[in-house]
Amino acid sequence: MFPRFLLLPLSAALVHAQEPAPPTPPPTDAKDPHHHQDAAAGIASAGRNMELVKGLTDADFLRLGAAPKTVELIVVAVWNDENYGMNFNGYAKGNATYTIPKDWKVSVKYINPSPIPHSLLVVEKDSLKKIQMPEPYFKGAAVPDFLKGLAYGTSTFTFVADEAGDYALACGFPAHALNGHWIALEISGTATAPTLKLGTGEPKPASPAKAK
Ligand SMILES: [Cu+2]
Repeated sequence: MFPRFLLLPLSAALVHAQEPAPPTPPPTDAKDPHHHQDAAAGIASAGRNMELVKGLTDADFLRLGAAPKTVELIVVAVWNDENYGMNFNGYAKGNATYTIPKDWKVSVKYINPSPIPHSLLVVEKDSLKKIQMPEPYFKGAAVPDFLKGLAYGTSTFTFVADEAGDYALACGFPAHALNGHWIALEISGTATAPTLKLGTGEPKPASPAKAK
C-alpha cells in the first residue's frame, strides 16, 4: 500500500516554488538631486586628471621651436565638453586650423587627461570618412598604437611636413574621426610662419620659443 500522505508535503513544496517572485521595489534614489542636473554639463570631461594639463593655455598650443623652421604643437584631447569630449584643444570637426609652412619640422605633444582612450595622427582629409584610420600620411606622424588609443597620458611625435596640402590632426580610435574628433592641418607652400586659428577667430602667430 502506497503511503499517500508522504506525497502531500512534496506537492505543497512544488506549488510554493512556482509562485512568482515578489516585484522588485522601485529605486530608492529617485529623489537624488544629482539626477536633476543638466546632463550636458561636465559629463564628457568628467574624471579628467587635470595635473596633465595644469597651467596650459591657448598660447601653448603653437610655439616656435628653438631651431629655425621648427614648431611645437600641444594638442589636448577632451580639452572640454565640446563634441561629447571628442575635441582637440576644445575644437572638433575641423573648427580649428594649424597652418605650417612646408618643410618645417613639427613636434607634437599629445595629451589626454581623460579616462576615455583617444589618439592623434596626421591623415589626409579623405580618410576622415573611414571608421578605421590608415597609417599616418607623413612618416612618424602618429602616437604609438593610434587605433587603440591612450587614456590618462601623454605622447609625442615629430615629422617633417614635406608636402603641401590640406590634412587633419585626427583621433585614430575607431569611428572617432568620423564623429568629428579632428582639427585641420594645412601644410602651406606660401606661408612663411606657422599660425593657429581657433574657431571663428583670426589666425594667430605661434608663441615665441621657450627660453632655455
Ligand atoms: Cu577620440
